[in-house]
Amino acid sequence: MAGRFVTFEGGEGAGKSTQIARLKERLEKLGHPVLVTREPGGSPLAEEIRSFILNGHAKPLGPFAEALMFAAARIDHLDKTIKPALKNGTTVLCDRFADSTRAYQGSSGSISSETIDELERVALAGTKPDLTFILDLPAEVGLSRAGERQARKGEAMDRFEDEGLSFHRALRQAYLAIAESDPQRCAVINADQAAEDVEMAIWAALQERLPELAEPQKRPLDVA
Ligand code: T5A
Repeated sequence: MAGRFVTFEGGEGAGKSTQIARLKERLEKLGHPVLVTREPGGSPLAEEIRSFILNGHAKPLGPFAEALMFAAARIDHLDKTIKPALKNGTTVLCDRFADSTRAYQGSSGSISSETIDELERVALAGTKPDLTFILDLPAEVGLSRAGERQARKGEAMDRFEDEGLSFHRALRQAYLAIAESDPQRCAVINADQAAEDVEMAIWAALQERLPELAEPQKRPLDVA
């Protein structure tokens, strides 16, 4: 059976990486093979594009060109990493995917939703997530978490963290609009609570939406 494709979305510091690690551990305990990957990146070529964009080199080209670069990275990520894993029955947990382009580049206001639809159609070529967790929290809370983590690790702000508060507030609304337009695929999770509570909310949504993943993996002999 093909693997399930689960994506995590949200603004800066929403806790995606934290929750992906927790969900991976739960799924593996049940015997499910899991691949964790991320965007931008997730394949050698896409990681190169990631560095170029997040260092701010593509910013002068404008949001549309940035969206094209994210899409180019996504095409390689899908071909080299995601599709092969899904084909061999692995569950793929992906930190950001196409909704990030719709939310981040779309929030600039200079790319129409029709253009983003078309870009998504071409880049995804039919591979859509089975389930998307949208980790929702006030922009101020997420930015402060991301800032604390950077201070701890001595990292600099990247291209998008450096945008103003109004951009990050618009981003939150963009994600909620995505969830509203595609409620079958998207589960909005309150991320403004303790990591343990976010983890429980994610698990409850997974049990409801993809119940086969919340059960122990069936071995071929169990199926017969
Ligand atoms: N982008 C990406 C686009 O513009 N368009 C696109 O198409 C794509 C794919 C990627 C950037 O690229 C943009 C979006 C991004 O700006 P990134 O480095 O991958 O950059 O950044 P993020 O995906 O934003 O990752 P972050 O690491 O900033 O956030 P996470 O993964 O959501 O958060 P996490 O888990 O690292 O947690 C952040 C901090 O908060 C703590 C953690 O311990 C950590 O210190 N934390 C909590 N604290 C309190 N309560 C909780 N519940 C907590 N959960 C985590």
